[in-house]
Amino acid sequence: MTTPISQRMTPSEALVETLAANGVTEVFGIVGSAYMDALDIFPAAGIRFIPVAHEQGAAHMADGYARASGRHGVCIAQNGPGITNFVTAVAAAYWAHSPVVFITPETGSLTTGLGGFQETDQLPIFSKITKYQGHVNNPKRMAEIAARCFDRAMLEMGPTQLNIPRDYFYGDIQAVIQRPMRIGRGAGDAAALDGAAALLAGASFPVIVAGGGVIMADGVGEAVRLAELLHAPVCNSYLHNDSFPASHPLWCGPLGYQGSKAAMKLVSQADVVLALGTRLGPFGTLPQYGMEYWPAGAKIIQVDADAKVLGLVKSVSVGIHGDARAAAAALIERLRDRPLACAGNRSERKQRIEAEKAAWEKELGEWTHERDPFSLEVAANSPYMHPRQMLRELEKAMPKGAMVSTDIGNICSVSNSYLRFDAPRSMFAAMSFGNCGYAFPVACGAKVAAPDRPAIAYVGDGAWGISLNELLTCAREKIGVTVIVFNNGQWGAEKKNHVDFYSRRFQAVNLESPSWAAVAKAFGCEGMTVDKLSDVGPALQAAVKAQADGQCTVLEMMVTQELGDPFRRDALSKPVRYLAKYQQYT
Ligand SMILES: Cc1ncc(C[n+]2csc(CCOP(=O)(O)OP(=O)(O)O)c2C)c(N)n1
Ligand SMILES: [Mg+2]
Repeated sequence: MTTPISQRMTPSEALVETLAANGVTEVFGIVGSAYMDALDIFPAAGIRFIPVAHEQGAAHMADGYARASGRHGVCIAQNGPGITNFVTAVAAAYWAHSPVVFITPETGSLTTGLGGFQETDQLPIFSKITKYQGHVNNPKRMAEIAARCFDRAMLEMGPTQLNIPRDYFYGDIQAVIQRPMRIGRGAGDAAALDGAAALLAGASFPVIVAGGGVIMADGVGEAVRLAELLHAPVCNSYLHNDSFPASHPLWCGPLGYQGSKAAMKLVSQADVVLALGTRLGPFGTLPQYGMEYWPAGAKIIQVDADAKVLGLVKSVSVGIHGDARAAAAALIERLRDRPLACAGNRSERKQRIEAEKAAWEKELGEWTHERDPFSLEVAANSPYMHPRQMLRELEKAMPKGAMVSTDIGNICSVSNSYLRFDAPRSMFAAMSFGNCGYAFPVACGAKVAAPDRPAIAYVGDGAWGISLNELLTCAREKIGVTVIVFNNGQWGAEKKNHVDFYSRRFQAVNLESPSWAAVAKAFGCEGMTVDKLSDVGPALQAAVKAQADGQCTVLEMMVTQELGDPFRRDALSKPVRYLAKYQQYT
């Protein structure tokens, strides 16, 4: 390899050359004078600038792009308001462990602090939702600091900020364009791996929880081999349904909110749990379906690339700071020729796995609608589809290789039971940050990264209002995604709290919307209203087919107002009022 050489260039050239050196071919954003000097030469560097409708959309698209491709997602915007518009999406990318590099031109260095136009202090705003903040404090350092942002985003798997005073794009500098630095993580400490292998060898009912780290490490193959060696059931961690192939006999489905009862019942029997590439987030192991399933007495082995999450939420017997793929391979190596306690009861465990999976499949098949009094009431005279039946139809019609992003809402949450994937990098849920408005722009970014795969966004009608402006982007840029809008005429997930805790004092939860199919057409996209179960599958298939022509389609699913189990029963309590004027509000 040749040593990079120092060359005369402008800081704009140094920035754009650093993007190119990192393999960047797409950047999302809204045009702005602050970085126009760099934008001008994007085409010559082979970079497509994708103009969006709102900067939040740009950063979500960068997130979806990164999650689908495993490469950096990049976005840029105008200093001040363009940058503050990034905030929500950067926070979401932070909790999704997404290597987004967001470039934030800021007010010029010679006027900082004078309160001129579009000025705000752009580093503190992002200080808690970034893995690294690079500030170009001198134009001569543009290439160095830009390269560091790209390196750190991969090293720490999360968003990094490249902050550039807008006058620092100009100048005459000597710069070296660094080669990207990718640091391997390795399997982890040998003694910890020995300890983990000993625990697994002695386990009579080992269970694997496969998390997002398995996907990010490209370690699904190793996870499969390790599971097969132990004949251990594998649960997906919450909202990572693509961390283990659903067609595999050892797959049991997702743990957590609206997940798989089979997974929860099997993990509850574990004497040793191998948490592979998961931080065991607190929301992902809360009781579900009235079941406390987390095995309190089990020994936990946790593997994670971020040492700080080891033992953070659940105490662990062995913590391994390593790459999920490499650690799984190292465990296979240690266990391969060793007597395994679980070999003795293998056929009995096999039967248990099959029985739990069959029971859950049967229950899910018969769970055609919600059965609580509110749901029965609102669905009784409704001409519309039951959400669960509609979700089942979508599941049946789901094209091969599909990528599905899901939003935050009641129906999106219920969809968790019906989303099964055979390939990693297929499910992009609004993870722990939980912002409504996530799914659609993320699907757009994923589609740009993987144009040959079907991209489908699941969005509630409330969340749709937050994000639908990116239909403009899809129409202009020919981004062929399919949006499934669940039209139940309400902010359902929050309404569920009114039902359960606030004696049905509905406030600000009912929605009146125009026809979302007509709105889509007005934006230059395709739109269709679906109110019959038999139309769901064909409509999805036709919309996915049209993706090849860069056609974005909105399928508006007309569903009843019934509501599944709530998100946060754990975090709410019945209202208490002491003042006389509020007495009836209990
Ligand atoms: C940006 C943002 N605002 C508000 C919320 C609170 N919130 C959580 S779920 C929800 C309702 C979602 O309604 P909708 O998208 O229609 O889906 P549904 O629950 O009806 O299926 C709201 C408002 C949030 N999570 N994110
Ligand atoms: Mg809704």
